[in-house]
Amino acid sequence: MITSREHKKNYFRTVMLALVGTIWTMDSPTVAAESPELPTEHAILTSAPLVPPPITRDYPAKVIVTLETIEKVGRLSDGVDYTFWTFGGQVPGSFIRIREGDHVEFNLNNHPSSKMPHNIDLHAVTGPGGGATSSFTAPGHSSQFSFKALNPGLYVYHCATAPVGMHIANGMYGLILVEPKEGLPKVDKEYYIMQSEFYTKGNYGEEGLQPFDMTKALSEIPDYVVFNGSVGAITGDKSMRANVGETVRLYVGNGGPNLVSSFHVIGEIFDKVYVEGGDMVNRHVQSTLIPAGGSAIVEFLVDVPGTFILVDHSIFRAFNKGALGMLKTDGAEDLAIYSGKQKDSIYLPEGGGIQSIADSGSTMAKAKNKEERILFGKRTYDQNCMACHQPNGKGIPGAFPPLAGSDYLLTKPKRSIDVLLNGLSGKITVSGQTYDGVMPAVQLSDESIANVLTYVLNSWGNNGGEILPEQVVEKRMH
Ligand code: HEC
Ligand SMILES: [Cu+2]
Repeated sequence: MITSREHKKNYFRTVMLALVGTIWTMDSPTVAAESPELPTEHAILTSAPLVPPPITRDYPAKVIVTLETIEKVGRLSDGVDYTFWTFGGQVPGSFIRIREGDHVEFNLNNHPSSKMPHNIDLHAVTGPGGGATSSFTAPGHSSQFSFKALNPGLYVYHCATAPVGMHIANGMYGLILVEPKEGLPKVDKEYYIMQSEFYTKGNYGEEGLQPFDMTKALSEIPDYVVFNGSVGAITGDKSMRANVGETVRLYVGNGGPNLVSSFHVIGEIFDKVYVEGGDMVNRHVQSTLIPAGGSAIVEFLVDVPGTFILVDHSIFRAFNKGALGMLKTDGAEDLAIYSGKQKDSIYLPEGGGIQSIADSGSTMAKAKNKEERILFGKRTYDQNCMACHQPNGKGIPGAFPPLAGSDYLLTKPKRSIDVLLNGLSGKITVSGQTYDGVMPAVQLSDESIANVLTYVLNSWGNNGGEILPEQVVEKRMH
């Protein structure tokens, strides 16, 4: 607890520091006079997942960056709010794009409503604290400092005001790209993604305004691991988009505060990775490590249409803590690159006891009646659905919706055929609870889909019914 006297002393020190900062700037006109001939421009700042346009000039400029720190309540997940401390009003902070050799005049404004002083340490700065000491700013104040961008690369910036871990844990980080003098190769789409963790008093999904939990932060066990500041920030309607034939470049940062990301895009191979955001390029990479306070630039050509899922491949973080994003691609199928499911037949190992009773055809056994359909359906369920929806069909609160007593399922049983054929993502309400997860499309035959859904409709007290393979075929045709 801070006593009111200590509080006053702290505040006095803060004000003094700010004043000293102001006087120092006034007394030091040399700082501003260092780049008198450079043309001046104002940096374009963007919110994730957007990136400012590439720099087209081939000469250095004086670039003025103005960033505001503001503390505000926002959505961390459905029904879960958090008091974020931000650069520019959102998490991650605004994307800054400059050119190697530019002279940057940095203005940090701390909103009068802030409760805390803030500053900024840009990893792109060569100088003590990366700008932190020169940018320490009390609520309702503004600081200025300048730096020359000596090294090209993709750099993290973050608040470095004590307690540093807490300022970062509350959302104070972003990316600054210093383009090399010769520019970056042209691509069709560029996006900004930043991973980070949140440590809350309540566990994952517990509703309400959740305060920061220092004990969890110290033991490095986050409740949330997310891309772009909240669960589902880049899924469903907010997915990133690209077309077949286009090249995509992702600027990926990791704000931490603690975890290292094993960044992966399901179903894509990175043609190029600018390792750690520098200029060393690795090719044909499946997953790239991004340290806390580090970055990577990844590039790939979109070859086929579909939904590509971005994850931290430390996979419980993706499916249970929120580290999941989507890139949706449109265009023509290329069956030579990816065929989709071509065949589903019975596999009988050599010498197996059941071999003698198998029928000679390679098609799977067809259920002769509803009883058999339910029996076969249970096997399909155990192998394909149980892991998420649970043996008792009750799902897992906040992650996987129930199939037992699900109004979503039972009011329109045929809709679930689409769910299995195409997968499902985005917000849905099942028996009064909201879910915003990803159900992947299952690769099952028409027969198996009919069986498993019939099993589900006739289990755990559900009210019965039957789905026929013909109905699946009909849906598949659409
Ligand atoms: C990887 C985990 C996972 C697997 C495996 C999975 N599901 Fe799902 N399923 C989900 C998630 C997550 C949702 C909710 C999607 C959303 O919120 O957009 C869902 C939604 C559903 C829904 C609609 C919502 C409801 O509760 O009625 C049905 C029906 C369903 N799944 C059936 C199945 C069946 C049948 C299988 C097996 C063939 C299966 N799922 C396999 C994760 C999974
Ligand atoms: Cu701060």
